[in-house]
Amino acid sequence: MYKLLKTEGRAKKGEFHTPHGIIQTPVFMNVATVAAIKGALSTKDLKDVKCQVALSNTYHLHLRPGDKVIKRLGGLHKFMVWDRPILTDSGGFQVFSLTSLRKIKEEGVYFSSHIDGRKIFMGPEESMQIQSNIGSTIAMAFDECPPYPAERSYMEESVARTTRWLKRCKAELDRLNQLEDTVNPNQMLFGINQGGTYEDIRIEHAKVISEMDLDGYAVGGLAVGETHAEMYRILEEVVPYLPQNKPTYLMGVGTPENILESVERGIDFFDCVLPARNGRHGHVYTNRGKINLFNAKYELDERPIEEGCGCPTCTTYSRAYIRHLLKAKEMLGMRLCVLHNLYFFNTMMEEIRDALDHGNYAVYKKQKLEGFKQKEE
Ligand code: PRF
Ligand code: ZN
Repeated sequence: MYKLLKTEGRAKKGEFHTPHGIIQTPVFMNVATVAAIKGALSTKDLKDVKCQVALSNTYHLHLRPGDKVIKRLGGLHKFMVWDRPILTDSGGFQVFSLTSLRKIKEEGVYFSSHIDGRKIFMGPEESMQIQSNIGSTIAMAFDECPPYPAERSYMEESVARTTRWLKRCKAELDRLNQLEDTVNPNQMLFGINQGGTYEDIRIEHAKVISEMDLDGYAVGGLAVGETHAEMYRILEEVVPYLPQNKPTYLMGVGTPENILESVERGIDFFDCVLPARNGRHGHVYTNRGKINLFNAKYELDERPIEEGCGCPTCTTYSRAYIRHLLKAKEMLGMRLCVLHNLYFFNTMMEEIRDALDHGNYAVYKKQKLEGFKQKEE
């Protein structure tokens, strides 16, 4: 159940009630693809960096350790010891981005595993069965994320198939939720809008899926190579056709700038590997832009990554020390950077919600963006 608390233009502040607690939106989901945040973070760390929702992956967990193993161990929440919401991506996107020898058919996708080359089939029913075994809070529909650019004729066929797959996902999840031994009998389902950069295909698809009364709606197929301007244009065109009283999710996005722009266009949920990936490379976010801690100028810098940051890293260690750890290839270096970056993203979302609450999102966004451009020193 989504409660719309405040609006400013298209921007929404809301509360999403789930079987694993309330999610305050707009929210950034922290990526734990294989049920672990890369950079050696524990679920205790996740709480320390103010993470509300963890995001895991159907495809990866199906391959290893196997969704049946997770089910036997009581579901993913119990397995990874995380009692807050978990969203699982359906596997569709990963099948398209990671695997080779793919064949898309009406029934689903045939492909080879990126781990051992083993042949696998996944269709809407399989994806729902795996997500049901995992017992995530929110399951994503099994979709095709078409490549960019794609011919109009290909896009039409692909989106029509994604719609048929969505109907099968809903029917299958409804069935699974009623089984006696299901891990999470109240598992929720989000549909995914596709259509590339074709405005009319996107809008038509948004109208059709909006009528299916799902728990939430994602905009997929963006951030796949189109320009930021095109991505923002699509959001402006399509979000008005998605239910305002349901959460919206922009999949795989993005930078702090992308998030600020997309909130303005009506998005509630985000996820991105950037804060963890950049952190592992010593790239850390500050309100004056991103900095690279490998840079020689931080050798004797006794300041925290960001003055005033309340994260576990900044309240304890200096840039100089973290730089030393990174250069010595000590795992702690990566860990400290990832902790700071996730805290930075989650805190920005908190600021966004506060700004929306006080009706000054436009001002907040402008100031935040100006700060990012103002490099320090
Ligand atoms: N579909 C799914 N997962 C996704 C995407 C999509 O289109 C994207 C696109 N940015 C990221 N993750 N199922
Ligand atoms: Zn910090």
